[in-house]
Amino acid sequence: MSHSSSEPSTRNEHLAQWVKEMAALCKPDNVVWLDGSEEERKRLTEQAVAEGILLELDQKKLPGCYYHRSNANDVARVEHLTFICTPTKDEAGPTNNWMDPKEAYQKLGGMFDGAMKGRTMYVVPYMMGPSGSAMTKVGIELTDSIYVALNMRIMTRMGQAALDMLGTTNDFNRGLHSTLDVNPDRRFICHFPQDNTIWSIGSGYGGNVLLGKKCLALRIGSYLGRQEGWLAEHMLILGVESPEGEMTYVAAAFPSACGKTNFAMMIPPKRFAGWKIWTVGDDIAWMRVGADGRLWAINPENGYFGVAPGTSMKSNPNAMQTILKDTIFTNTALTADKGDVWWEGKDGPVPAELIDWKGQPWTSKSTEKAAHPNSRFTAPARNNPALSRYVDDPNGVPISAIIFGGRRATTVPLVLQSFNWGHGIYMGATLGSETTAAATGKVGVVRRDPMAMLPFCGYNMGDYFQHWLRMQHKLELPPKIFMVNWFRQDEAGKFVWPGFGENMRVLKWIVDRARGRTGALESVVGWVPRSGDLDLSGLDISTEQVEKATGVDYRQWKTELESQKEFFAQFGERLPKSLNLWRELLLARLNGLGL
Ligand code: TSX
Ligand code: MN
Repeated sequence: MSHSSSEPSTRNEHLAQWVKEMAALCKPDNVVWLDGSEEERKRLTEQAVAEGILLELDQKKLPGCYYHRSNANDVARVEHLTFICTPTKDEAGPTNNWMDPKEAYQKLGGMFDGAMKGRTMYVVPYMMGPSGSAMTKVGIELTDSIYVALNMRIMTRMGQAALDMLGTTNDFNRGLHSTLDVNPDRRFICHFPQDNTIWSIGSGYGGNVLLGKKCLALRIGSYLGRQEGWLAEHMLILGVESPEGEMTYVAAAFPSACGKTNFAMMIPPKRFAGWKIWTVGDDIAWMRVGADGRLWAINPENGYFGVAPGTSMKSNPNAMQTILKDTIFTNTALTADKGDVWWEGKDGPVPAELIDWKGQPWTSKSTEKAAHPNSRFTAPARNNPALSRYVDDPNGVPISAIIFGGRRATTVPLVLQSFNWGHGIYMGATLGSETTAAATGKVGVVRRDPMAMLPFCGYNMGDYFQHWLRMQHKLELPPKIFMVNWFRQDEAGKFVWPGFGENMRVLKWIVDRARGRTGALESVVGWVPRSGDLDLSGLDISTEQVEKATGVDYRQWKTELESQKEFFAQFGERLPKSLNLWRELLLARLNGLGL
């Protein structure tokens, strides 16, 4: 094995030994340790461009921006090929795929054997979390993909600083990734929570291969969080600043296609002049109980891996600003001059001619989409004009409210506050989105996605609910818990709430409730704003429409509560009893109304 640019830049024997073993297995032509320097970024980028992995975009218009196309069979996370490899199937639970760890190591080990022949193995040291934070975890990803190395550089705090933080300890996540031949039949994403290890093979795409994100920060993180008494959650974190300078932090979980990144970067409407939303994170929150008895959150990431289609000056001006430099675009469309990118829902007229995400010529008459619906931007957090000044604070930010949001055409009102912590956990556990026709052909079927963690919980979800419930006893000042729904529709299928920046009106009520200074009405299923509690001034919306957005329809809720039973049943004895008792209590209260 020849070493090219660098010998192990570590005196950590655990790390040196593991890299040696993995290199002996994968047999790369050389092993390159990355330090995270600017010189290194230039060198890797030039090499990626020379090899056709990246295409340089117009550097005057989009400095530091590049374009990448993944294999057409490799454009999204693969849940059916994602496994939790715990000693017993019961530990993984009914909502995860499980593989015996021994079998998984053997099966994937066979595929990794010689997988990097003729290739380079990059050693990518990274931190999830700010340097020097007690919450931060160190990971090392070994990968044969230069695209992965460059994306990890944006998404995490990568390089020498991570090795410095690791020191000589053995406390690091061991991530191994090979693109292999991008064959879906030889594609597996395996997590070994007990070994703090992730093996990913056969994919070159996003969530499957940027191992710090979904694999470490959520699946392994949730497992460690339960062991160590903290929470790893699929949540954005934002700060709401009032004109008086009062700052309130909120964490929010939404299933996919609810506009989580848009909410994390929201700009308040004119009526809220002087109010400001600061982004701490757009996807993941790690939360622990502070010495003051409050819940404190950090964003373990350092960038945004956002869905491009639908991102525009209307839906997210801060994101549009963020992706103007030092950004990698994956599977969007390319303009005809190959200097810029395009996607469905971008501002301005649809270009007459483009090159689509597969590299084929596209015209505005084409029936196919130009950008893949799951096409992405990878952009540094530092580009965000609304970036919170506390993103690098080792203590994180104190959370006053937790929001669970779904995409529901009916039933769930614009906003609902839980009666207490346990009821809030029940709200999170029953979170769901209604399927759209495009996804399944069936409209109006609720797909449950508890805490938006269904694909990301690294252990039995029954135990996960229990862990959430237990957190209450460590929290002297627990955040208040809310449910929101921006997506309610009228009989004609029209959205009744304007959403986007106008969600500030809901957020203000949430902040005031969390601080105990505004009123609410007790409905059977939770606290709701009284008419007049939501500040709707300057909003062109009829009283009738507001009622449609905020109303609680008890008949719909009866159906809802009955439908939750089946979902809960799959967890058997592992489901905390109190969750099903909440369901029964609310149903009994509804039945008591004599409807
Ligand atoms: O992101 C969204 N948010 C949150 C923003 C902070 N979206 C986009 C979701 C797809 C990822 C929304 N879409 C939101 C929303 O609050 N609401 C809606 C539904 C909606 C769409 C269009 C209009 C109103 C509501 N009206 C007009 O376009 C005129
Ligand atoms: Mn996510």
